[in-house]
Amino acid sequence: MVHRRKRTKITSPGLTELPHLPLDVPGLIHDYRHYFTYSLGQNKYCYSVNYFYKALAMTVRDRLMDRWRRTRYSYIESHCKRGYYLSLEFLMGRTLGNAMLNLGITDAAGQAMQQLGINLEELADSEIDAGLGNGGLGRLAACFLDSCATLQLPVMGYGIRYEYGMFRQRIVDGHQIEEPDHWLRDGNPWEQERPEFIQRVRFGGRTEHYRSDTGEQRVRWVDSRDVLAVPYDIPIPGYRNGTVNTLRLWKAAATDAFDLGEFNAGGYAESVATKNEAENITMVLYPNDASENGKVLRLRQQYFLASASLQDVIDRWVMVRKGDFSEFAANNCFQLNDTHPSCAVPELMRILMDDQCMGWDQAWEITCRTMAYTNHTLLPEALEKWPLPLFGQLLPRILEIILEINARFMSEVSSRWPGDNERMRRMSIIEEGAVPQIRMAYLAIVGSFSVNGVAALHSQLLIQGLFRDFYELWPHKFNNKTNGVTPRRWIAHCNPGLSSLVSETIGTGWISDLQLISRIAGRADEPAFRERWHDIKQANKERLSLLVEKICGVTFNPEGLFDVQVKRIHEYKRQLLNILHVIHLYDRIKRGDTAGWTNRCVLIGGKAAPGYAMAKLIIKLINNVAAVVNADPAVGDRLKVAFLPNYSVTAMEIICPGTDLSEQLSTAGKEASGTGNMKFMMNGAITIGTLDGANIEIREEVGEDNFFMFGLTSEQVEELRGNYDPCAIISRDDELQKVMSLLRCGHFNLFETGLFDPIINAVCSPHDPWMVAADFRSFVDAQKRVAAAYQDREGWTRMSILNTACSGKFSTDRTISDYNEEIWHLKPMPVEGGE
Ligand code: 26Q
Repeated sequence: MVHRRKRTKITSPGLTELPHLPLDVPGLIHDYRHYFTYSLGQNKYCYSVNYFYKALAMTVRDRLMDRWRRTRYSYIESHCKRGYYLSLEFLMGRTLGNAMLNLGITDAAGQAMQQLGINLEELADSEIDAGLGNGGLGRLAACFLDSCATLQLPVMGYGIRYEYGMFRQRIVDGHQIEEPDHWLRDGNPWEQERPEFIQRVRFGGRTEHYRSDTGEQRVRWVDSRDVLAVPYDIPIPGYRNGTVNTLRLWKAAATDAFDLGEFNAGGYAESVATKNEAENITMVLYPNDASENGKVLRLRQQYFLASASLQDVIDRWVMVRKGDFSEFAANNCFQLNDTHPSCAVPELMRILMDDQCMGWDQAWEITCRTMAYTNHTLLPEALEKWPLPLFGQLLPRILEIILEINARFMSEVSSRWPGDNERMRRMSIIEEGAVPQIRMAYLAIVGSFSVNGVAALHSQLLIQGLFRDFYELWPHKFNNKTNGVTPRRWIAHCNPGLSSLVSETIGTGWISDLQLISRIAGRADEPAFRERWHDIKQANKERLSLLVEKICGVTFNPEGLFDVQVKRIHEYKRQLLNILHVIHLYDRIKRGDTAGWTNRCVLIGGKAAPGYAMAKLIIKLINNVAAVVNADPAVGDRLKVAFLPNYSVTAMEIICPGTDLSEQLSTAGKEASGTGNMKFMMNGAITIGTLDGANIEIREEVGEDNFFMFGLTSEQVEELRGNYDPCAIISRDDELQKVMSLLRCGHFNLFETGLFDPIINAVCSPHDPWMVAADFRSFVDAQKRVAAAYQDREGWTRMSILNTACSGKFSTDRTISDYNEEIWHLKPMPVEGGE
């Protein structure tokens, strides 16, 4: 049973004002022994690596704790403006290695473990990923937190503490099998429960309109079934700067009242079932990376996050400023990670009006001045919508507020464009139809002062397409914030070899100011430097090939070109185009067309949403093609293909440093940004890609000679729609014809007749939205240029160096600085005690 703890203020400095703990080897050894022996009760017969991990985690955590406390003081005592990143997903991956890096104790911890006879690597390897996200959007949130802390910005993350994160993927007979990810099984040393900040979230019930004592019209939400939100705080250390920010994750728990009432009425089983209903809310992450519409549990999750987080912020405000909200908007900013937390807009209205007794106009002014919305998709089918009746049943008060927001918004539209009913219909937050739907993106736009896309092209396409009407009304709201990734995890942590070389060459400043990494560009023409660069890449390729061998049983010879595509499996990302190219290479080998051949190791990895049949079939095809190719003695080292199961943050930490060629094949105009593309670039892979998302900006930065571009532009794609004729394309292209013939004749599904027909039909359909056949020729030609370029080792290494050297723009430090300068306007807060 959960109780909200009574809060007591402690004033004794003797209790709280401790000095920093030592970061040196003896200090670490001392604490490690203490935790191992006393807290964990272990001894010389300990055989579980988990205890060795936990003792180090606790030792490191202590060193975060005092920095965390000082950071809190600095924020509280300065009354500074705060930012909040609201996200249904935070794909954090492992914590230990990153915490040690950011504290600057990686080497000391390594020595300490060595002196104790413990293998640090094995120990760190036993940590389970915090997989509380699907892919790009969730990992972006995690990189953002790292950069906010590194820039010393007072930003807090708010999310959900899912009991089960992203499913674990196994491949059985070439098929994806999903298994639950019980990541909290062995406990989580990085979280701290904070029962003193429990919130109560309402569901169901009805609203009552009444007149207050002072005669004002008020609303209360009654007969609701309430759920408690219990916060768990996770420390987010900045890079060697003394700042430790907070990620607050909410867990759902049943209220006491529920249980008591039903227990006494004798409904024991019913009461336990009710408890389950409450706790179900945070049980599992939805494993779709495009919206799955209409699942009421998902809506419960979304409102649960928005409500608990906003109440938490308001409680803190009221504690200090009482009922004075005149400065609230100037001191708080909420960034909505896609529409998933967009209930925050009506929820803030509810809190201000119903709980804080504010009138509509003042509440609306505050809401619109504090909310900012980031869009992550261009696919119209992925825009979130909720059936209005379902919404009203679950959140009656919130629906009322949304309808009022819409009514006022519609009158604004009609005074701007009198009589334009068609436009009103288009722009309404409520989509009319047999079952009216709430358009969450429109709600987010109407309730925000800023709306941004995540790459230049994406932001451009948003205002020309999906959000055109809104852009005409409010051009000042729309802006671009090109994504990034954190160079701490994605270079310094995952590629120690490259990091040492770079630091030795230009110093260590690049880790917190990635633009400085351009200083290695001058070394690209220096043979000795190239030699070292090449050796590091080779070592990383060996590390990757060990993983592939162990997990897939496929032998990758590190002399070959490592050609990698890892990301969620989606038709628009065109893993299919990749595999068609693989089939083409196989066909060439079989025909003996191998003059001047470049050996290739093709690695593909990614999860398919469990309900996405076509994506799962693509996985099966990749596995079947791999089986045929790898088993053919005529192929040998010329071509190897592997599907790596259970792609994850931790897998990417091994994959991107060992990659030569980064595959970014989305149909132009469909990938909002991409972020894997940036991780590869930073680690010296060359991109083969379409002019889509951030690929365009990557190419701009590195120069067209150091990027393999192919395919239609987004304009050409749209132009072609309507008279797209894949059959004609196939019949005109000999090599594509051969590939299709191999597929059709069942060469990759000998005992599974017709298995891949849906794929063949999709490629041949004039309605194929992803236009796979249209880009085949251009892709194959670009791959030929890649193969030729790889034969020139010096030239390739030069390109590799330049890719890393030109990756400065893609640090989330730059992205977050842009958010801060143009949207949040927060002041960096130095923390007393430094480092
Ligand atoms: C929504 C409603 C119900 C269930 C699931 C969802 C849902 C969950 C996750 C919808 C979308 C997502 C994730 C989207 C995503 O990851 N988008 C990617 O975001 C990256 C960061 O901006 C971009 O780089 C990618 O281009 C974009 O595809």
